[in-house]
Amino acid sequence: MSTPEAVRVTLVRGDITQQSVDVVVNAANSSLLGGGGVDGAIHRQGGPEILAACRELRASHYGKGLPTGKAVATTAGSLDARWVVHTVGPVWSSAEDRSALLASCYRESLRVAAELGARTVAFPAISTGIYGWPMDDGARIAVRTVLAEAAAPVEEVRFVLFDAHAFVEFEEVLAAQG
Ligand code: AR6
Repeated sequence: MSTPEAVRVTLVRGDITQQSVDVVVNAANSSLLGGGGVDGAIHRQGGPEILAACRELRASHYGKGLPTGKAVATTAGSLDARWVVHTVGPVWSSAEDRSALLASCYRESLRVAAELGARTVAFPAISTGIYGWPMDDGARIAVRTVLAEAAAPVEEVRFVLFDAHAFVEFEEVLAAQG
């Protein structure tokens, strides 16, 4: 499948909580109740409304938590965004290929974003921090999946990379595949 021309894939180096977009994707965990990395930054910057919405999800549809590879939306609280889409990446394993679950995070997040009517979506490099996924492979799965799956009404998918290493890996993959 090829990307419709209208969807731009862009790379920026920075903090995902500082982006002005419709959707900020959170690299969450199944509990939906916060953590470190991107998750910690989103709850810190977005304020208590996001956690309250996550608690409601746990009390209703997601009593057992959000399964790995799935995505769900909440308010974005005080972030400069309309929604946070929380997704749960797989923990890296050298013994087991969990790539399909990582691809599912990008696909499901884009599906939820499109259902909401989002035009701009910011993704972090899911699973490449605390969950230990190698950056080169994480970048390959991220870019490939987004190029295949992003569609209207989404117009821009922005990867927000925290450090120079991540940025270079994404740049190389995008140049090769984009
Ligand atoms: N903006 C953009 N990227 C960031 C930011 C930020 N503010 N902070 C970190 N990164 P991680 P995971 C990068 O650990 O691996 C949490 O505790 C980081 O350098 O946030 O999916 C959750 O609750 C890395 O490249 O997510 C889960 O328990 C990438 O974002 C667990 O961590 C993802 O790192 C999820 O681990």
